[in-house]
Amino acid sequence: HKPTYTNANFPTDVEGRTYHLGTKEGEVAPRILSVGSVGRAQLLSTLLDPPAPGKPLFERISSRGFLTITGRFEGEPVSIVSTHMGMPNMDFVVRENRAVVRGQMAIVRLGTCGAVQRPAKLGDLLIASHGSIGIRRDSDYWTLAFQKEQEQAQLQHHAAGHGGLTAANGNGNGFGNSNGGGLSYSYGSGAAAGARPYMVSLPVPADGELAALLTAEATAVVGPGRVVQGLNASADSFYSSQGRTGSDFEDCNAALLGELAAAHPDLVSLEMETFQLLDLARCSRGSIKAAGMCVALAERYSNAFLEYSRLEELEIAGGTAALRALVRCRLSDGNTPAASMGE
Ligand code: R1P
Ligand code: URA
Repeated sequence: HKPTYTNANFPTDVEGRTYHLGTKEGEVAPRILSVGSVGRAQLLSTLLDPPAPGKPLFERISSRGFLTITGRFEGEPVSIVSTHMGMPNMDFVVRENRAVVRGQMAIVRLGTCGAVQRPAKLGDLLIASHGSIGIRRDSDYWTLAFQKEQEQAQLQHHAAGHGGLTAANGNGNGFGNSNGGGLSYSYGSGAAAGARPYMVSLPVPADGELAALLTAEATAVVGPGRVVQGLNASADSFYSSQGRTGSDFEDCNAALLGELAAAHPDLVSLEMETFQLLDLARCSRGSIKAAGMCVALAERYSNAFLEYSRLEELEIAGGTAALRALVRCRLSDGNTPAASMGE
């Protein structure tokens, strides 16, 4: 049975459930922990206060696979929401939860990420206290470069046929790989001059209070040597726009990671959602406080990847810190929807 949705601008069903997350008012707490996977949401729900006998935690999985678990932590209502991956999914989570919660909200993301540079290292908790920058692949770069390639091929064809014309400028390849080797990330003079393969935004800030609470709680849980504060970068791909190289696609990204690190000495974490969370929180003009923390799963500078057996323990550590920070965060009109907040 498929529900009927009304309002093309912001669809909800007859019960007031949102289109993708499938929750309605009274089912979501103003303090939300957003995590990447359903498994992490279920794991961290074991940290919630034990529900009263006969009153299990509220749990709902939507048709799109978003899981919402609502209960209490240290007596305070909280929801844990699986957000899946990427900025569009974080957009659903922030907007659709905002629509079903009254009053000011606090949202913390606990994710996994790549550690970009020292002092961030494998297994650390990296806190985006300095905010986040967005990295997007700009398809125009390739559109212009492929156009240039075609133009030059035509010129060469004419030159061969009529003897009079020569390729106008340079190396005969729109990507500017004049050294004959792989494509370079930066080049000045090709057809696509002016376009860059990756667009990097200005930083968007995190909520200062929430980031400080996360830092204090994370330090209390894992110790100061394993918590690093800095800037986050969120990319629109796990691969190209995070500087992962390969031979199947022309990504022109071999120098991307190095350039990011050089331009942002405080850049510590690279993942796929924090930027969207902070950007929307900023645009809520105070109705949402937000911050992000990630477990460093990959060390991009050494190529080391965390052993999976260590991940669960780190998710629990990060989740404990995130829940403690969430319930300690001051929310202006402290109102809590009554209905099914795990009681
Ligand atoms: C990619 O593997 C996913 O892992 C990271 C990235 O942001 C992306 O979502 O975070 P999560 O572990 O929270 O999903
Ligand atoms: N998630 C990401 O998005 N990137 C990494 O390197 C690791 C986890």
